[in-house]
Parts: sequence; C-alpha cells; structure tokens
Amino acid sequence: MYFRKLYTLVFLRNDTHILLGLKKRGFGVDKWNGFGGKVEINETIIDAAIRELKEESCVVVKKCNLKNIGHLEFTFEGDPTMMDVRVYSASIFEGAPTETDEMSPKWFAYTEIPFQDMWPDDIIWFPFMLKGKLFYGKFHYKGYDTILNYDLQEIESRERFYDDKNK
Ligand code: 95F
Repeated sequence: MYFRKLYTLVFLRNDTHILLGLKKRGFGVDKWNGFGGKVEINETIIDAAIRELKEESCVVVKKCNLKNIGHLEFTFEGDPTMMDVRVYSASIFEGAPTETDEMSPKWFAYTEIPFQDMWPDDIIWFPFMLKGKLFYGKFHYKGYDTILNYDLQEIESRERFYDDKNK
C-alpha cells in the first residue's frame, strides 16, 4: 500500500520547441523538467498546475488552454510514497518565461531535448508526449538514477483515469 501524493507537471510547447526549466534548488536540482509541484489541500489539480507554472516561470495560462496529456506514477524502493503526477501541455499562454528562484527556463527544439540532464524516465515517455499521444506510466525507482521496472501505455482518453476526488 502506498501513500499517494499528487503533483502537477506542465509543458509549454509550439510546433518545434518545448519549454523546460532547469531546477535551481531542492528535489531534482540541476535537472531539466516541466513546471509543477505539489497539489495543496483544497486546491484542484488544474489550479495547482496554473499556480506552479506561474510561480516557477512567470507564465500565466488559462484553464481552458491546459490539456491533460498524461498520468505518471513514481515509486521508490523502500519508500511508501507514490508520486502521482498529472501532466499537462499548453501552447497558448501569457507572459514571457522568466527565471525565478526555482527555475531557469529555456526553449528546446524537439530534436535537442537534454535527456542526459533529466529524470531517467523522461526519455521513455517524452516520445508519447511529442507525438501527441495520451499516456499512463508507472515507474519504480531504486534511488534516483535507476529504474527497476516500468510500464507505459498509450491511452485513448484521460477521463477514466480520474479516480480522485481532487478534480
Ligand atoms: C519526472 C518527476 C519525478 C520523476 C518531480 C516532482 O514534480 C513532478 C515531476 N517529478 N518528474 N519526470 N520524473 C521521477 C519525481 C521525482
């Protein structure tokens, strides 16, 4: 049995590039990732996604322009926590991505994504995201560098994966 903790992860993109942020401190420091964080008590997942994106990149996105594209579950050997990550993308937003205390944002061409400086699972599921496929993945880690096993599948809709009351 795991204690589930909800997280958001948001990617801004256009036809050729995706915005990643280099984490400057805390968990995942020195790794490129999307923008996101913990969903707070009495906060909807989508509100958390908007809030974290703004806090970390100064970009504002409207609810209607966020697309829920994936669901990732991370577990770590010897840790009873499951990180339940809801992945979103947006191509319409307001403001220019700006460096914050948390993140240093940068646009990357789809062909130049720095997977060697990202979480090891990213190289596995990014191709789904970049091809516009919806996905559901589970990754079990030993430490933060080694994936012991994983399962990743394309899904037809995200709707039926909503098993939470936090929506
Ligand atoms: C990716 C992660 C994790 C892993 C860190 C917490 O916020 C949501 C994103 N997140 N992202 N790509 N991989 C293993 C959890 C550590």
